[in-house]
Amino acid sequence: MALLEILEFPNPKLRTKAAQVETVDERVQAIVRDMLDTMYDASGVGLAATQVDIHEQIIVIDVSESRDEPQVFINPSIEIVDEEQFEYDEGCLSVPGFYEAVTRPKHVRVTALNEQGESFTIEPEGLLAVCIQHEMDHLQGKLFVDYVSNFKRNRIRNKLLKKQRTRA
Ligand code: QAP
Ligand code: CO
Repeated sequence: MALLEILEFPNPKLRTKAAQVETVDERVQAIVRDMLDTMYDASGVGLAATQVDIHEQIIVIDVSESRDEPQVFINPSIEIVDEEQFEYDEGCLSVPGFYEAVTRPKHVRVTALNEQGESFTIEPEGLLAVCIQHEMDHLQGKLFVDYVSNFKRNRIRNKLLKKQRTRA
């Protein structure tokens, strides 16, 4: 088992746009395994490769209570199914200790490759829909704090910078 280091806001590497995965081979499967280990170790519900400084379109998610239902999304694409919105208090392993309400489309349709390179489509609602949208934002260099006010984002940034200084 290999744990990867999780980048923290405001690290500029979190702004990198991820490239498409060309082939789902053993190299990509090893990244998926390490990302799942890292997500479970950190008690996260989702992790995007961007957060572990790997700039490829790979996401792992587990929204189950029992922590034994991993879902893998490689090269995901998303469509909004209807205009209904949903508000959720989001957090992020890259923004530890902070939660803010974010509003996003409630119903989405997601097509991706699984860890075997097979295409699948799901229509999640609720927490899974929130989580996929949050993780897909990471692959574009976007963070949930980008949806909150400048005042709140700067306060989070300054508190995390202070914490990062005392740790380094
Ligand atoms: C994204 O976030 C997400 O602050 C995944 O101290 C979050 O796994 C999607 C975590 C909310 C939907 C709803 C955050 C762990 C985990 C923290 C996470 C922390 C420890 C966040
Ligand atoms: Co996140």
